[in-house]
Amino acid sequence: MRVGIIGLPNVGKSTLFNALTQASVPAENYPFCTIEPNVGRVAVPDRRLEQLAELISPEKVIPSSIDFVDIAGLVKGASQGEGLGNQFLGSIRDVDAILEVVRCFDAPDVVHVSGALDPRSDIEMIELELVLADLDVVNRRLEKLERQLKSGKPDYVTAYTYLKHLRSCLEAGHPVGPDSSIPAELRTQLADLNLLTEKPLLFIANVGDEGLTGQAANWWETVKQAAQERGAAALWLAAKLEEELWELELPERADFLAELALPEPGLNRLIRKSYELLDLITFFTITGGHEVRAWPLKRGTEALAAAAKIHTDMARGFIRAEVVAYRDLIKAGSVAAAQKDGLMRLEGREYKVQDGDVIHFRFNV
Ligand SMILES: Nc1nc2c(ncn2[C@@H]2O[C@H](COP(=O)(O)OP(=O)(O)O)[C@@H](O)[C@H]2O)c(=O)[nH]1
Ligand SMILES: [Mg+2]
Repeated sequence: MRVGIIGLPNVGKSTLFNALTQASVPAENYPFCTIEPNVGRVAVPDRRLEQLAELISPEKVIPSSIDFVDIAGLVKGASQGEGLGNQFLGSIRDVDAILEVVRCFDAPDVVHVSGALDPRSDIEMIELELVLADLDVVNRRLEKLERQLKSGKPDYVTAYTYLKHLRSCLEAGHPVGPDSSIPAELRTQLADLNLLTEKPLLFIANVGDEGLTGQAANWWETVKQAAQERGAAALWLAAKLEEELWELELPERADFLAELALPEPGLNRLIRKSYELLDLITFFTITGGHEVRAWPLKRGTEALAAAAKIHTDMARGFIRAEVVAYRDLIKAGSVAAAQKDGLMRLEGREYKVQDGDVIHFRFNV
């Protein structure tokens, strides 16, 4: 699962990306790696995993993770090929959700692309580029469908009508949005459209070192308002401070947070929010006494598909899933105790995995 960081130039995208990559380095078992220079795999902070690790004392603790991509090149006219143009748009087509960084910090030495700081107008500028890029995709598909319709195949009529509707929305400047996602019966036909304005979206108001004070507080209200209108999520953080925070050793980090009167790093909120945005839940596995691991899973996934994520053999030879809710396991104190107390359930391949399930897959190949 990939989350793309976009925004106008000089809004703090790379600063945020650097902070995210730093945040992931510490614990030796964390599967952090920089996959490509602009892609970082970041561990998802999860109190439940820590508690399970305290209970089991395994050699290895492996958290769930998300990939973040620093996508450069969005400027006015990107949909018309300005800046990195198509390359930029191609990179966002590949991601599953979008974080849009909006500049809400005042810094005379950091040039603002359009001269003055104005979050509302920045948001509108980006939205327009994304809408135009989608309009282009929809128009090209409509042309193709028109040719196919002439061949007399009735299969294409529904897709054609649906896309014409999308086109009129986009032409009026409206993003497709999360509500008008592609109808189930058209999914395979239109799967490759990958519309940018249909992807889940989270606005990040990047405020200065002073946090939500003065003008930044007003800008944050503007961003929140824009997010609400768009059906998107929003959060604020200070990217530059976060970058400095994660450069510190653990004890100093705690002092720094206390000084800022923050209960936890802003990045933790951001990572969790991104996880929600991707509609992911977490299940856990305990392998003997030596490994406790958190796995990301699309909400609503069945046990068989969850097993396949771990190993194809587990799915091929699936017998059943032994499931205990994480809370029950912690309460019982051990796997054996949970079994004795009847807290362990046997579930079949169609069982819909729940957030916080601790699962042992029985399989035979
Ligand atoms: N004062 C201040 N400067 C920031 C903040 N965030 C980023 N910057 C600076 O703005 C400049 C551009 O940031 P960068 O992350 O490279 O922006 P990008 O073009 O969106 O990737 C850099 O010099 C950063 O140090 C902030 O919160 N406060
Ligand atoms: Mg950058």
